[in-house]
Amino acid sequence: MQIRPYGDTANDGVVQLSFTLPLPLGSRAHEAARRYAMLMGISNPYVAHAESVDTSFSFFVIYGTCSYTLDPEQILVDELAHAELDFYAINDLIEKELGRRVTVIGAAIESDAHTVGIDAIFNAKGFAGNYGLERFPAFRALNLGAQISCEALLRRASAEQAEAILVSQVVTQKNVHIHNLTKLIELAEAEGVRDRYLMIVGGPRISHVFAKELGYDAGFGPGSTAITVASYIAQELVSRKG
Ligand code: B12
Repeated sequence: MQIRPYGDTANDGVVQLSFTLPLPLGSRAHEAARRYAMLMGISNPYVAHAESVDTSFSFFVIYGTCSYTLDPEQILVDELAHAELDFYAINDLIEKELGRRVTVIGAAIESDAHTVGIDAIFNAKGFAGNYGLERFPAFRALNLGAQISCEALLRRASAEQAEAILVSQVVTQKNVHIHNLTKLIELAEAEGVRDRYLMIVGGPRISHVFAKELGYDAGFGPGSTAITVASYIAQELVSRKG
């Protein structure tokens, strides 16, 4: 089965995309945006919105038709296979199967100062109708905050006898997240402690497949909630015990 995006009618290939060009807003910038969209394989591009970002930059929203098709059956994905449990089932599973509180430690590492994502997963009050990890009796949840160096995070994880390390990376400019995430894994390997922890990463540009590529056990992207992460940690620790 070949698919294309859906705009006005099924499989018409109609898409909307946005980008910024280093040109002042005007007729030349409009035409440059249209031509650039054509170079990207968009036919009949229409500038639906144009706005000046600064004296020498313009932002465009383009509407047009894309002819490429793909067969979704040919795509193999590495998805987390764990069931989503509820708050009570997670606490029960840990209590019955592990018989101890599980210490989890989290931080936004290195230069990243964004705390809202890691807080959404940790804070007792939670996010999107789910309690955060701090609210689960089965977890001892330590949120170190932002701009924590990889060295400091590993030191604290060891001192607290953590079983899972949860890292947040929001800034992806110039692939800084890849550099930071790789550094943490390499440091853990160099210290011989990589297998001591479930290593988990989350952020707006993170997927499970990408996290695995970087050497993590699991990755969580936009819209993640504590319940999904807690379900994974509980079931994964139980299966590793087995
Ligand atoms: C608030 C904010 C800030 C605040 C942060 C305050 C704070 N205490 O967090 C301040 C003003 C400090 C800031 C600074 C900067 N920011 Co800023 N910021 C934002 C903003 C508006 C919201 C981010 C946010 O809070 N999202 C809400 C949370 C809930 O979503 P989330 O982080 O995606 O988290 C969810 C998932 O990703 C996942 N998740 C996240 N972490 C984790 C971790 C684990 C373990 C798990 C399981 C899941 C998980 O679960 C969360 C809940 O679902 C975004 C734009 C936007 N609208 O997203 C820009 C944005 C992230 N910032 C950006 C930039 C560029 C910067 C600066 C570099 C700007 C500058 N030139 O100074 C600096 C960097 C500072 C630094 N050293 O990191 C860019 C990043 C672009 C990129 N691709 O890299 C964005 C996208 C804005 C943009 N469009 O340009 N920023």
